Amino acid sequence: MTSGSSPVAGPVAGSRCGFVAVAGAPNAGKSTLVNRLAGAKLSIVTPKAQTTRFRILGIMLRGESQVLLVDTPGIFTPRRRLDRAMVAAAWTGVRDADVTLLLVDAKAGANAAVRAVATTLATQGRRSWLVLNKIDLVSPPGLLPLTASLTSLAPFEQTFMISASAGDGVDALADALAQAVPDGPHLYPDDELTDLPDRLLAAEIVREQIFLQTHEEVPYGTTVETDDWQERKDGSVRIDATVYVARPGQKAILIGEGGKRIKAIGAAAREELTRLLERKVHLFLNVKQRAGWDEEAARLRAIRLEDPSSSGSPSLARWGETC
Ligand SMILES: Nc1nc2c(ncn2[C@@H]2O[C@H](COP(=O)(O)OP(=O)(O)OP(=O)(O)O)[C@@H](O)[C@H]2O)c(=O)[nH]1
Ligand SMILES: [Mg+2]
Repeated sequence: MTSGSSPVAGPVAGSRCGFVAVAGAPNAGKSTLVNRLAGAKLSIVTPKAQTTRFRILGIMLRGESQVLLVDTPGIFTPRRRLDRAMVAAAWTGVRDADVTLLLVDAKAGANAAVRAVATTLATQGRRSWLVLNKIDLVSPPGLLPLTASLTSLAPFEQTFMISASAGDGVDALADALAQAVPDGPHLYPDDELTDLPDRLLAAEIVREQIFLQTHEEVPYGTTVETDDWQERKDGSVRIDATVYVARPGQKAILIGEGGKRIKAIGAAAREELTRLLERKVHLFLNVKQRAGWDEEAARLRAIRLEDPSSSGSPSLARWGETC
C-alpha cells in the first residue's frame, strides 16, 4: 500500500478528477462502499455505529477519471468533543466535495438521522446523489416509498440502489461517478490508493479489533495511537501502539482475564496488518487509562481530527500536511 505523499499533477489530456464525499448516518455502509470502489481495504468496517472517526481518502481510477472518494464519519448528534470533531470532519468532507453521496441503510429506512442529513444537504445547496445501500436486506417494493420520502427532502440529481458488501449496483455507480467528476489533471499518482499513512492504518486496524471484540461503551471509550514504527533488517516491522481507555473498568475489560482479551485483539490485528502491509509484523500493545482523552485536543489531532472549538479546518488538499 502506498500512502501519505502530497498531491501531484498527473496526465492532463482527457483526464478528469474530483472529490466525492460519502456521507450519511452511522453504520450505513460508507466505509464498505469506499473500500469496494477503491478496490482495497482502506477504512475499517464493523457492525457497530460510529466506527469511522476521521476522513479517509480512497482513490478510484476508472478510465481517464480519478475519483477521490472521501469516507466520512457518520453524522449523529454529538455529545463529546470527540463526537463534535467527528461530525465536523464529515461536514468538511461534504463541503470540499464536487458531489456528495448520501448513503442510506435501506433496512433502517428514512429515520430521523437520515432525514436530518438530507435536509442539511438541501439547505446547503450541495450537489448530491441518493444511494440506497443494503438492498440485499430488503424486498424491492420497499425501496420506492423510501426513495420518494427522501427525494422529497432534497433535490438529489440521481438515485442508485446498491449492496456495497455484495457489489450489486456498484459498477453503475462507479461509472456514473467517473463521468461526474470535472475535467482536470489527476491530483494523486495513479498507483496510489489512499492518503492514510501506515502508522494511522496500524492504529485503525487495532481499533477495528477492539470494536469487534468488545461491547457496550468499551469501544467508544477507546482510542489507539502508534508510538513507534521500526523497520527491521529482515524485512519485518515492529509496531508499538498505545490503547487509551477512559475508565479503569474499561481497561480491565480490554485486558481481560490473564490478558486474554488484549492478546486476542493483538493477534487478530497483527494478522490483518501482515496481510495489508505484505510483510511480517510484530505488534506490541500498551493499554493506558487516561480519563477525558476524548476531550483532549492532542488525542484528537493524533487521529487527524481538528479541535471543533478552534476556528477553521484544513481543506482536503492540505491533508498531507496535517497528519
Ligand atoms: N447486508 C449488508 N450489510 C452491509 C452492506 N454494506 C455494509 N454492510 C454492513 O454494515 C455494517 C456497517 O458498515 P460500515 O461500512 O462500517 O458502515 P459506515 O457507514 O462506514 O459506519 P460508520 O463508520 O460507523 O459511520 C458492517 O457490518 C457492514 O458489513 C450491504 O450492502 N449489505
Ligand atoms: Mg465507516
